Amino acid sequence: MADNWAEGRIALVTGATSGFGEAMARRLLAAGGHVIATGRRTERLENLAKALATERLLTRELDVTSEASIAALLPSLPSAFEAIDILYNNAGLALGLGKAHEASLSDWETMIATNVTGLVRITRAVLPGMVARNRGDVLNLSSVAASYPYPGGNVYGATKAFVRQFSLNLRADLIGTKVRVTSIEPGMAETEFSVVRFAGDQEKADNVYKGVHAMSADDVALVCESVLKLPAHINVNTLELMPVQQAFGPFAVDRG
Ligand code: NDP
Ligand code: 8X3
Repeated sequence: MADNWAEGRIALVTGATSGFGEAMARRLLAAGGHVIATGRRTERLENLAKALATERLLTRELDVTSEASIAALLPSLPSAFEAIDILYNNAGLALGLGKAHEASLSDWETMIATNVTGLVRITRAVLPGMVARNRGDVLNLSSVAASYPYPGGNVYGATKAFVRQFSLNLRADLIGTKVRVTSIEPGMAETEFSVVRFAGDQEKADNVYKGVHAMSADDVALVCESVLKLPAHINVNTLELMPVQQAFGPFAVDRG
């Protein structure tokens, strides 16, 4: 029998044109939910809409680095999609893996604008409705990079640490409401993430996952689905996940 756990729920998914966002949108729709799928690449959104062919999917162009783009989103929603009760705050990126003293400042600024400012603005726009309706789930895509530093992770890891702490602080503010917040913290998952990080260099991106059974986008969506399906009185604050073939290294020591 079909598990229609998302029936009657309306989800806003940022970054639904690939990877985790697209996989989550597909899962939500398969479970009977309404989904507003967003991203900058409108052709991808159109293809998704054509492939899934359901009135429960609405697509909207959205650039989370643009205040105007975010401001235009909610007023543009038809009534059947207005009462958002799942916010899948996923749009994000890593750019480069250079050392801090060599990395591109412009890449740093783009990561902050997308992963931090964009996520904060979307949250601020959607949260009042959730609180007014006294229902909702906010899933913020952080990363293992929030907790574990690695060479070249500099600003990317710092943006994800922001997402984690912002999520926990939202919990502090939302006490007394039924709105839940979770910081999702995946490790290695094979999506377009590394292609973006390495500026389109597919070979470099492929090498990241070589010989590793990395998580897929749908693996991460499966875990997120399990969080959303929990009884309403349980809040998962942070959820860290990795492929079995990924773990931790030793501290670096300079023996001079
Ligand atoms: P993808 O590159 O496959 O997807 C990223 C998504 O973010 C795309 O849909 C892209 O859409 C969207 N996006 C990027 N910039 C913007 C923007 N300015 N405005 C709107 N949308 C934007 O990567 P993943 O699916 O892997 O990544 C999703 C999230 O998960 C990110 O926040 C990432 O940091 C995080 N993450 C990824 C991990 C991994 O190993 N893959 C592990 C841990 C966390 P478009 O370009 O069309 O706008
Ligand atoms: C993506 C995972 O380890 O490349 O957030 O930073 S990692």
